[in-house]
Amino acid sequence: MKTLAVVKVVMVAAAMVAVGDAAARNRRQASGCFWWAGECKEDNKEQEPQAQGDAGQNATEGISVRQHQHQEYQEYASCDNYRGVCVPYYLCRDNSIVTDGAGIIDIRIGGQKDNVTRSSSECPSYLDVCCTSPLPPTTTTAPPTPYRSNCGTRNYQGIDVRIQGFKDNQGQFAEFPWMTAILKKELVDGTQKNFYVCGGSLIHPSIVLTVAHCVGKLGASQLTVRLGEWDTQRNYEPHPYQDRGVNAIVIHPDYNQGGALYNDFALLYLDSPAELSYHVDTVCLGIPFDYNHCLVTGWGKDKFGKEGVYQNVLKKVDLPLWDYGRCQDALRTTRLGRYFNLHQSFVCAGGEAGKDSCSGDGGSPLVCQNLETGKYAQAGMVAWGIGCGTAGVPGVYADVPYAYDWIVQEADNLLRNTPGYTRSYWEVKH
Ligand code: 4AZ
Repeated sequence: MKTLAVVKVVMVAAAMVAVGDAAARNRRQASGCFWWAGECKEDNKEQEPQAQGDAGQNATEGISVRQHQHQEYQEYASCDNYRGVCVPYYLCRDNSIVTDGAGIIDIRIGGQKDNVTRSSSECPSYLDVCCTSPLPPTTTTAPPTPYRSNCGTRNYQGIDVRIQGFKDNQGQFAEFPWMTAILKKELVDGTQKNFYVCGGSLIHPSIVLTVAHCVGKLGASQLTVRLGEWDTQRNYEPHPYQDRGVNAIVIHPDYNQGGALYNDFALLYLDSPAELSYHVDTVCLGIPFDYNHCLVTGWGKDKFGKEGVYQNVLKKVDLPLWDYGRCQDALRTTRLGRYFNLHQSFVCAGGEAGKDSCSGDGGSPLVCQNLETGKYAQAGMVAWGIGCGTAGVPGVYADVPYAYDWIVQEADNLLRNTPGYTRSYWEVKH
């Protein structure tokens, strides 16, 4: 992609993006999908009642015991790297298991047992030997293990499918499991449709982080949060997305609605927790990260303005973080003018020609890697910019570490009555 775009459009930058553009997007979204493994010797012979002890005196139990009397065949341990099995020494002749019973009676009565090596075998019983199995080698199949959440885990190769021939920085399916689409429900000709409004990130199974400018004027009941989404226009993904309603929107108390967008932070409390899986999981918060290993993901426009088009497949752009002073200086060279003061709640990233977020990417996560663990932590959220993809002009992001204490405090308030939840969820650097 040349650029990623940002959707702050809907709320804030309405002036920057023509209304017709938004209407065209709505028409496009409305007309389409929305965007987006022996034998069991059953011995049915009746046993003598005396042989059954007490069971024989109890009619009901007796019947039960008799009917289920059978011998299980013996399980043999595997050995020689699954090529052999541990069998009683008399069952192994010339390193092959005796399968036709020949000679076994003789051996039992003290016959030949000479060509059997009862060596210090790797078998659990000293009476057993490792013998080549008559069956093809097998390995034990481990039972499927339940998914364990692991924040900030990027699936570089995607999961279950790898789409080849992608251009323009398209991400693989499930590459960024925390990436969330925030949708607004609207009635179109009597039918409810979902319209994309912003990006977001899953920070807890029940909480999505996004920008206030995107959801500040909407009611919780108007929103749908879509997790595990990838190609917004088609449904061929190997694992389905998960839609959730929103029970509460929490906006940062110092959010500046006046246009400057300070403290552009909002939390969405989901009506039921996400089912965590390889394609739906959280991003890490509160861990250190490297300023030169960052990327932003989103479904926003590829160019600023009317010619720009929204993306079907989630895109990714790698970009560096800028330090505060250098960013303010760069922004002062733009139409913002020489007296522009960059608020401390922002962080800048990008500034390389053609590599940027853009309209439609609002709220989308800027993440940076912890080089020791490889995990990704959230560094920012797409907030605003002066155009898109201009060399020397970075994009401006809501600074997530800046708001960490507020995020944890509010998330804790929302989750307080959740069974199994403790505040240590946020303290543990998981
Ligand atoms: C926007 O209009 C927007 N290049 C978002 C980010 C950037 C520019 C514009 C950064 O929502």
